[in-house]
Amino acid sequence: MQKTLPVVIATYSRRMRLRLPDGKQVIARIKGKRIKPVCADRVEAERIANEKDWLITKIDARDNELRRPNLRGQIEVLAANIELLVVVTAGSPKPDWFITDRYLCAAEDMRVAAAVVYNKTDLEPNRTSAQAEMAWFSAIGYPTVMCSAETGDNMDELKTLLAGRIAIIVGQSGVGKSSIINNLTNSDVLPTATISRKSGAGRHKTVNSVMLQLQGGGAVIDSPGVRDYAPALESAAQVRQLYREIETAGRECRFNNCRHTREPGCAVKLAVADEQISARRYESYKRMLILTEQNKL
Ligand SMILES: Nc1nc2c(ncn2[C@@H]2O[C@H](COP(=O)(O)OP(=O)(O)OP(=O)(O)O)[C@@H](O)[C@H]2O)c(=O)[nH]1
Ligand SMILES: [Mg+2]
Ligand SMILES: [Zn+2]
Repeated sequence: MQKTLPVVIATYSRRMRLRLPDGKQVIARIKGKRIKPVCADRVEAERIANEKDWLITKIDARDNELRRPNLRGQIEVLAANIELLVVVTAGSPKPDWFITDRYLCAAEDMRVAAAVVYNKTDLEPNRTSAQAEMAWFSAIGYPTVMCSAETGDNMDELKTLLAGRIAIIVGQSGVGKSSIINNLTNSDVLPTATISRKSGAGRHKTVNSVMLQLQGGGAVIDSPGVRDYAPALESAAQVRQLYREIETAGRECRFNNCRHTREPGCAVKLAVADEQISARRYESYKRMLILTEQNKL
């Protein structure tokens, strides 16, 4: 049996908060510059003699990593050992469904389950366009929840979805990720932001990743919001696999290396024309294809 190790539950640059196997929380420093623990990492740690702080000496093997480029464009690991990736959108700031798609690609790439949440339903009695987008995600097998962290509407549904798993909440800045977690944990431990009136964009309230335990099992990681997101992919072939409905339909294409753009006998283009595949998701696929090919030039 695997022995229980301390788990990283918050990261502040070179200091971490750890949850020890007995449930106690301690602050830990890191031994050396080479190890970079992230939220949900299982680590080996020891108490520093004559001090309150602990020292992380080793990171246990990771099940997976969620990577993303930081503000300087370097790829960094945001969290590890994730069991569910929850992409949050909302009516405000204006939804960017392409960001949602790209996070779903990241989840596919990590072979981790993913779900899509549309928050702030209280702001829009009439939200047919969001409903239509959510229906497409649901049709291709991603669980979806439309909720309001403010009024609590449908938050039980989200709770059920998260139960018993380690989930990370991602999405644009200001969509309400921290508010959702505060609601789920019945607390206001996470700071939340007001949306800047000028740009309509969030102000990047959350700067550290923090993991909170859920009542009845499971944990949820809050992450800093993004203005944009794209997973670093290797090849066009990989992009084809990460849009799951395109991957499935693509098995019927005439050429098995079909890129689904201009090739004859393309089952994907046919499915888009038949409205079996979302035209918006197909557009998103093509953008991701171009992005990946440009990065490889
Ligand atoms: N009306 C309404 N406002 C909400 C809801 N959820 C969050 N908000 C508001 O939206 C703003 C941003 O919420 P946050 O929880 O800070 O958003 P975030 O996604 O964590 O933002 P970052 O940490 O910057 O990534 C705050 O003013 C919240 O009060 C909701 O369901 N309805
Ligand atoms: Mg936040
Ligand atoms: Zn094709």
